[in-house]
Amino acid sequence: MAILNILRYPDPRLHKVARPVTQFDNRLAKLVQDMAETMYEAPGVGLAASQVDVHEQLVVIDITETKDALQVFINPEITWSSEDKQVYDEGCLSVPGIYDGVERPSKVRVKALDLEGKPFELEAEGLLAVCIQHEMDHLLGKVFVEYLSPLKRNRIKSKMLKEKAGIEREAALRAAGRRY
Ligand code: GNR
Ligand code: NI
Repeated sequence: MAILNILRYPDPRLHKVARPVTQFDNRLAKLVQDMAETMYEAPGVGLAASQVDVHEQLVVIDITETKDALQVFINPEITWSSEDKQVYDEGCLSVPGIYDGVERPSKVRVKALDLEGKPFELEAEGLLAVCIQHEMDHLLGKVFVEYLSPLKRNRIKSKMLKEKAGIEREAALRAAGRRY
């Protein structure tokens, strides 16, 4: 088991389009384990492989408070979405500290494969519907801030870049400290 590094917006790698999974092997099982561990540790309710720099169509979700109901979606496809929409205050592990309203279909049907490569289909509403759509956007290289106004997005981008500079500065100071 391992905690994976989560890419932070505006990292260009977050905009790569994921390719379908074709091999249902031990490497895939291990990746799912590591993604689940990374999501729980963060903590978050979902994680797309794109966020850990693996550009394959793989998503893990657990929306329970008890964190004991992991859902794995491989090569997911939305087969139906409702006409009615809901606005949900979204956050993202790749954009820490930022929350804003995003409007999406309130219900979706999703078809996907499980870890064994077996197809399943389910209908989701509420937070699960939001999460599935948010994660599937990641697989297409899309981050939720792209639904916000250019003004808000640019403010978020600046804030993230400032934080990144701060993090890198602290890391450099820590490294220097170890040398003296
Ligand atoms: O942990 C997460 N919470 C969340 C809250 C509202 C809408 C979407 C999400 S997904 C997010 C984890 C994440 O970044 N997944 O890509
Ligand atoms: Ni996200």
